[in-house]
Amino acid sequence: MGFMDEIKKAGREIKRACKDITAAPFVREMCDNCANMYRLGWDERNGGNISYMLDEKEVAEYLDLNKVIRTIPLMGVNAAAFDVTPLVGKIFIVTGTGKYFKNVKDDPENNLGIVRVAQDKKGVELLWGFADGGRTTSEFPSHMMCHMARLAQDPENRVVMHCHPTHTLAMNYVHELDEKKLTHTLWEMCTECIVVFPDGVGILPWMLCGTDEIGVATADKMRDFRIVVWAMHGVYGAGKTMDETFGLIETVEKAAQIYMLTCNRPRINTIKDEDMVKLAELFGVKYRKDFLN
Ligand code: 2HA
Ligand code: ZN
Repeated sequence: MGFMDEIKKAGREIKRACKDITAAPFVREMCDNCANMYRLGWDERNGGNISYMLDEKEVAEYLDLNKVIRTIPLMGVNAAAFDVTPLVGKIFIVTGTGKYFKNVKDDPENNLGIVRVAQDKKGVELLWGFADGGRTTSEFPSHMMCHMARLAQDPENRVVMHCHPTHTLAMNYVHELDEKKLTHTLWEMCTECIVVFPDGVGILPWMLCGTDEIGVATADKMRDFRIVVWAMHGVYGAGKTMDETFGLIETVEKAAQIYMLTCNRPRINTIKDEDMVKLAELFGVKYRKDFLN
């Protein structure tokens, strides 16, 4: 390396050292979202997990991308079940296994990690965080499969979010778990629903979480849906930004809340299918026509 290169490299390092990663917008977003989701009661104890694909250049403003703290194996992954090739070298900020959303905001360095998918595809390289020896969420394989499925549909997808929203979960026990019927009921509950999730809600039956099987099944649903219900467990949502993904889950949850508040009383009024068509047309969204009656 020439003298000028050395100087430039030292300059970059000094600049980086002056930047506090806990103040980085992507760390703040994770902290604020986890706090908000906890406050809403969607992430009790260690419930829920988020993964957010980051821009390498943006991360490089804060971290030396050549400094790998340690390598974390991908848990619960049967290599034959999925191929992470499209994600090799991609950097994610992700919640840790066993960590509580409640604690993320006050202690991001122990509860969050920034990881890069390793070239050998067997693990991830820790670039920051999980300071107490922690690891990525047990659902990270599911998240990676969902990222790949969503990226194939929308190259701008960045976020995958899992949580246990209360009313959506409650609804799982009293409403038929049929994609058309559940989506239709939710669309009827708030005027904006068909505009926010025109692709509807996908549903998986109760399955064991943290496994390849549920990851593969979720990713499979994510080809058609940005939100997937894990029956009697929670939801998986995906989107371009943290706000968009949160807003999607929030809207489904709001509709489920209205449903739970009204389902044991006679229904006198409703949003009609013809009204939903008007909404979808006004906002120019491509909706599941086969989900209307
Ligand atoms: O990470 O919510 O589904 C805790 C969970 C697992
Ligand atoms: Zn869960």
